[in-house]
Amino acid sequence: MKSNMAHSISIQSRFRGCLLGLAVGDGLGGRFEGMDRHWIAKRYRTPQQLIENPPTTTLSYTDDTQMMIGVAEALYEDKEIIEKTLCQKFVVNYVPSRGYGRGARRVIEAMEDNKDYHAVACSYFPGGSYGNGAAMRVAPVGLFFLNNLESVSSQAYLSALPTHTHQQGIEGAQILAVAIAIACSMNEWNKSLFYDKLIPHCQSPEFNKQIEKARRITCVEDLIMLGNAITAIESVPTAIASFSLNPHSFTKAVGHVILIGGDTDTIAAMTGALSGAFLGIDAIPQNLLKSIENEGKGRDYIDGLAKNLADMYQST
Ligand code: RVK
Ligand code: MG
Ligand code: MG
Repeated sequence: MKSNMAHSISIQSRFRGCLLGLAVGDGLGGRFEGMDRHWIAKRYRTPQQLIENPPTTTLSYTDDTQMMIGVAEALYEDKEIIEKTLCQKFVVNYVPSRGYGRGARRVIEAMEDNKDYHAVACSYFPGGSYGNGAAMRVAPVGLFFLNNLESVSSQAYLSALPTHTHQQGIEGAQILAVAIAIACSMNEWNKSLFYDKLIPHCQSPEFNKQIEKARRITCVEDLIMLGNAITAIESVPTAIASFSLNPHSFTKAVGHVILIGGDTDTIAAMTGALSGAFLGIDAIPQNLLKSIENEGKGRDYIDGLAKNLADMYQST
């Protein structure tokens, strides 16, 4: 698709593209989690090489997709974020071997044991978690409330709170959800408009600075300057920047963030969600879509959730 070419992608295609794009990014990025970018670059010179020759035939997803499924299920049940439902979904879906953050594990296990999980969320890390776990799972909120960016932000806040009480952990989720809502509602790419709408939703000077930096980046070589870490502040702006540098290519947007190493599953999941929300399901390479694990709550289940959320969104 050429730059600025108008496109009319259905809401259903965008919702499916967003949630399955997240799963693809997570599954593919998960194979490189924690690796050094120089090591990855020796094996894959371009995003195309990586996407066309993934290192595995099945893309198994990690905690990112598993928790996103919980958010989508909770929204589908209540049409808004209700903490009790959300926590139930996190607990029912919880498989620790999917690679959860150590704070997140403690909090979910407290939920499971009917303990005071709020106390754990506030105290396991002093000041709460500033990890990217609330952002990695927030995509359904950005989709479902896309007509009202204030609601996106307030619902994203509620979706973060059970596990993330640090301002940056919460704000990362709010900014990513708003970015997804904007991407999902754009018919043609307009970088100025995207950032003009997004930046007012930054609350802290730290996030404001990083999102302004994301706006100014003009080449993929500079993505690493925004970070590739497990913290919200060093990952959410990177995903947004890669999407806005490569708005017309899922392969390039997602591939480039994997090539910079670090928290590859999560940064690729967030980028895949943004790219899928803008470009729709048909932009995701077929070989990757087909490779997503499909047992239980796998590809078809996620696709069904996306379709149900789209139907519910359109009927309300
Ligand atoms: C493993 C110090 C803090 C902190 C604070 C650091 C999965 C810790 C997913 C912690 C994502 C990590 C990621 C993650 C999502 C956070 N002081 N260090 N106040 N707050 N950290 O445990 O759901 O990969 O090193 O709350 O946000 O793929 O272990 O979990 O990459 O960030 O984990 O924070 O993690 P957690 P999360
Ligand atoms: Mg993960
Ligand atoms: Mg991760």
